[in-house]
Amino acid sequence: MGLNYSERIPNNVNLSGDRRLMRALEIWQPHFLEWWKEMGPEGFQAADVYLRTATSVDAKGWATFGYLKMPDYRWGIFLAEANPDERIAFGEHKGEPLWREIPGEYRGVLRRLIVTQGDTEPASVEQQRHLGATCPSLYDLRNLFQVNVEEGRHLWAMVYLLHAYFGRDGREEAEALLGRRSGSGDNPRILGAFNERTPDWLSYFMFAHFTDRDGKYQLASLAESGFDPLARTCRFMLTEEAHHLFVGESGIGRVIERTCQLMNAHDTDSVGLFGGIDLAIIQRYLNFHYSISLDLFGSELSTNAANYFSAGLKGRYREDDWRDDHQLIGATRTVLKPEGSVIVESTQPALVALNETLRDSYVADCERALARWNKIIGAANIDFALKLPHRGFHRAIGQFSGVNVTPKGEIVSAQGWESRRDQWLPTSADKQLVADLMRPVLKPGEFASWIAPPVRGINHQPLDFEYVADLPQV
Ligand code: BYC
Ligand code: FE
Ligand code: FE
Repeated sequence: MGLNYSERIPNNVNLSGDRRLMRALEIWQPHFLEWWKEMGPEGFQAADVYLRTATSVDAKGWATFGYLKMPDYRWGIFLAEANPDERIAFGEHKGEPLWREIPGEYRGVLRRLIVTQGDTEPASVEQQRHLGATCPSLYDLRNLFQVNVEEGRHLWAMVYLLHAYFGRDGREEAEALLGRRSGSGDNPRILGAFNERTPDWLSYFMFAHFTDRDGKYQLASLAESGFDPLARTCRFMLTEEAHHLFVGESGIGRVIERTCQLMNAHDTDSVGLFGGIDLAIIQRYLNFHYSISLDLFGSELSTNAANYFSAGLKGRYREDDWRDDHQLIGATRTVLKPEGSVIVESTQPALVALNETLRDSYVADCERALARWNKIIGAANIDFALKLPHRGFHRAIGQFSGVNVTPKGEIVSAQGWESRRDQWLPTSADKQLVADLMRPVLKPGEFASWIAPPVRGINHQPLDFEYVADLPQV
């Protein structure tokens, strides 16, 4: 299905058929643009960026590529096609028709889910706004900006739902989404990871890998929702998300590849002197970003999660693939929990443990990507393997928060943990070393010393293509 770009707000939801809604969104639109100019990519608003724009909502062939200045990006409202036969797939309403309107009893919780999802999108743009100044190549710069404009569109996706279905309080929430600021003391973003700094490109690739991947799993479970407009908007967001995950995984893969080349060339583990990032530092960054992203799944035991599922608002990852009643009546599962100085398995109702079930899907996905990175190290004949730390390590949400768990999964004293913090999490020296490597590389086809070039360019373009043109004079 083609998308309508003749309107001020591109859409495939027949916006022009709803004057009230259109007017409300036209009031929000300039506020969004003000936010984008204030908090979007710093220094590059006037550059020409080789961006893709959605032109249909089919999974295949939905994109066109061309040069755009980011403020001219056509942020729009695109929902995946409706499936007329589809019914609610899980929970108490299983088998009933999908909701086209919000069931009154679920209004509050649904708004909260949509606001929480929506809040992460502008947060990530804010976290990444300084990165243009230190990009390792034009290719990477373009990918960063592609991700940024799409996160902006994801905000539009949630704001559409708020405006279209929640009346006045929806409009207020939409304004508030532009008011919070990542890392702010008095008006921060909602979830923990979205208030952390993303000071360098190693952090950025880790974020795109581990934190955007939480996005993939959360969106996939909202894409199961009985509230059809939410499900369909999340389905289309997932097609954009795939590129964000590619940027993260391949970015880290290229850093690893470069590190291995330098280790072999100079016969050393310490490649900092040669312009690379040690595997040990990469491991510590990984430990940090993985653990704060695990927190994004919420507590292991959550009545919120049980209620979302029973109400038919938020499903499991690929709900159809689960061979059970899709209601979890009487079902149980084991959940790890700290008990004194050990971690034990406890049996819990599956319904209240749904955050952990989604986390399981995420962890398995992270393991697969990790194996691909370790293959790069193996191919360089280097005897080292990156590892995912234990799920209890460095957690701030859930049963492990405040418990001193090592990456191997042992519970130790606070003192014992603190004394080894520098082995496990990025140290100030690590951050300084990485910061010192962050110098902009803006010549087409050139790459910074600490990262290997990608295998291929974007949209069949060569690696020395001018992915970003008309750069600011520095
Ligand atoms: N930080 O009952 P619990 C993305 C709060 S990423 C701070 O376990 P629940 C993206 C929680 O709100 C995907 N607070 O929580 C990625 C609750 O607060 P109250 C974003 C947290 O509801 C990269 C309390 O702790 N989408 O799209 O079961 C770039 C008790 O927790 C955190 C969604 O998250 C935290 N990490 O689960 C761009 C989907 N975790 O009630 C974009 C929508 C929990 O005490 N959200 N709390 O005030 C949800 O489904 C759920 O809200 C959560 C939490 C899974 C996040
Ligand atoms: Fe997003
Ligand atoms: Fe994303």
